[in-house]
Amino acid sequence: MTSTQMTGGQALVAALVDHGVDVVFGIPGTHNLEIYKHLSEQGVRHVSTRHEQGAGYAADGYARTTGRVGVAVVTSGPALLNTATAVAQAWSDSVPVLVVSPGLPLRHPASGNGLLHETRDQGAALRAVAQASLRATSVAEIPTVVAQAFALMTSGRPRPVHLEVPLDVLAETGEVTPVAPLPRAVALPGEAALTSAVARLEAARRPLLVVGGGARAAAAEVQALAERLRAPVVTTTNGKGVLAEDHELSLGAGVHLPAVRALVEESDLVLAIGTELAPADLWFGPLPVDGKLVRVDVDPVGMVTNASPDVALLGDCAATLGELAKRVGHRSTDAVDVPLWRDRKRTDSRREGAEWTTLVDAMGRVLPRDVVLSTDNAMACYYGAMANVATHTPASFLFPTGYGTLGYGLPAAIGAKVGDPDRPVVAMLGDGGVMFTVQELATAAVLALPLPVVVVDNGGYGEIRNEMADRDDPVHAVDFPAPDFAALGRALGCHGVTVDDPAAVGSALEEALAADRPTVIHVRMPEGVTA
Ligand SMILES: Cc1ncc(C[n+]2csc(CCOP(=O)(O)OP(=O)(O)O)c2C)c(N)n1
Repeated sequence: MTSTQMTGGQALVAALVDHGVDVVFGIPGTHNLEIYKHLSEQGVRHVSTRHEQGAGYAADGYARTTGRVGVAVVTSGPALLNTATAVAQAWSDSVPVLVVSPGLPLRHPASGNGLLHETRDQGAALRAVAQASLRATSVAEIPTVVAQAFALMTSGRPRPVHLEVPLDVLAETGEVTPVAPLPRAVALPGEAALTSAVARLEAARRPLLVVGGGARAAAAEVQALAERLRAPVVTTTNGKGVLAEDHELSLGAGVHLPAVRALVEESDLVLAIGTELAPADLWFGPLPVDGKLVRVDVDPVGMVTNASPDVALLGDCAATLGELAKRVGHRSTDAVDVPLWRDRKRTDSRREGAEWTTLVDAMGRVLPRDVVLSTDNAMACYYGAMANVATHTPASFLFPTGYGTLGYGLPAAIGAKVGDPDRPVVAMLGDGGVMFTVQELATAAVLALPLPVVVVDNGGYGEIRNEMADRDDPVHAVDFPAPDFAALGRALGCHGVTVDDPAAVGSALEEALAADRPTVIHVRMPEGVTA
């Protein structure tokens, strides 16, 4: 490859472009101007968010739905630390997010000198929440470090990475030789493990597939294997939609529900694919998988987390399932009575979501089949929508599963919509959670995204209110009079409507999906408003 004289900022942007980056989310500042200059010059689209945490979540929503790396460009110190929660969220849900920032100059005094945005060790702060924090120490090194960052994010288990370039290196000029993106390594399990798994799958009379977010890129293979085995498929929250939820073998999402536990007990083999079997999904304790667990995972560490497999298929989910589907014979009849278990699970999920079923049923009736529902850590989302609204494609239900951070849903929806403007995207948040990133309504308005933002108002922090009451604690710090969310939306450039009957949300949603800009749909829950 030929080398060229470039500034650090120019080299950084050129290396991102070489890795297929054509859009970034972020906020400019004094220290990252040398990056910004070259974004526009090199044709990279920049989406301005109103807070760096929003940029991180948007990059996450973009990455989950497109399957590409989501990139946030921020400035140093406070701006970078503002992304830290989003980076931790991406880490816990295995999402490839790259956060790029300036760093302190190479010869910055060890004890500090009061430089603007000076942070004692911002790399260490990000290292605590990301897979890695990389630092380029010369202009010439930049293409290599970018290639390494992408390799870390895209081979094996996807996870977020921070990359910093010192302020002086951004401005310096040096000789730069491009580094081509590394080929993605596709790991396959060894022959012995595959043979042993095939023998078990063929011998099983009642196999069950439990599918997680790690199988997002393995939808066709999950379906092919389930159909060969005639086995039911249940998913975690992040796996929701990997098998279309109207497929005859789908039981939908919600591994914590009692019916799923009962089915696992009755199954003689559980094939867990790309899932941590994590407490954040299982809620009421581990699944009873002892003695019958075959696990497919690309991460050797994750392979033994929460449950030890009887057969460990260490490899890429799609490639490994492809191998299994090739080798196992066809079963002619269903191994398990799927409609019966679907009914049992539905009874559970409707009981659990009873307070929200009117609302989520009304939503479910009008949501397009290929919708992305981007949600938040609110009861209407995890008790209501997760197991009671069907979605049919991988990464069609965005939820801050592992880290449970409030404020995720709105900016993640923006990222998903930027990633695929033709795809219908709906954001859904609680009245508490939406206030954590509410300023991103302005971002969506500037972009004129036809994005419905459903705000479910139960007068404050409902879940926490319930927990305090359950513990017989004094109930305080949880009840808030909601702002007029429709007016707030209008003030920030959106449409805004108020819905007092949750059953009436459908027509508001249909109108919002066809609108010329975002619409805040403020749903005032009849029972929940206490202040
Ligand atoms: C960033 C962050 N801060 C605090 C919490 C703790 N927390 C969990 S649920 C919740 C209340 C959320 O209220 P709302 O979004 O209105 O949903 P609801 O519980 O009413 O359904 C809080 C404060 C959290 N999950 N994330």
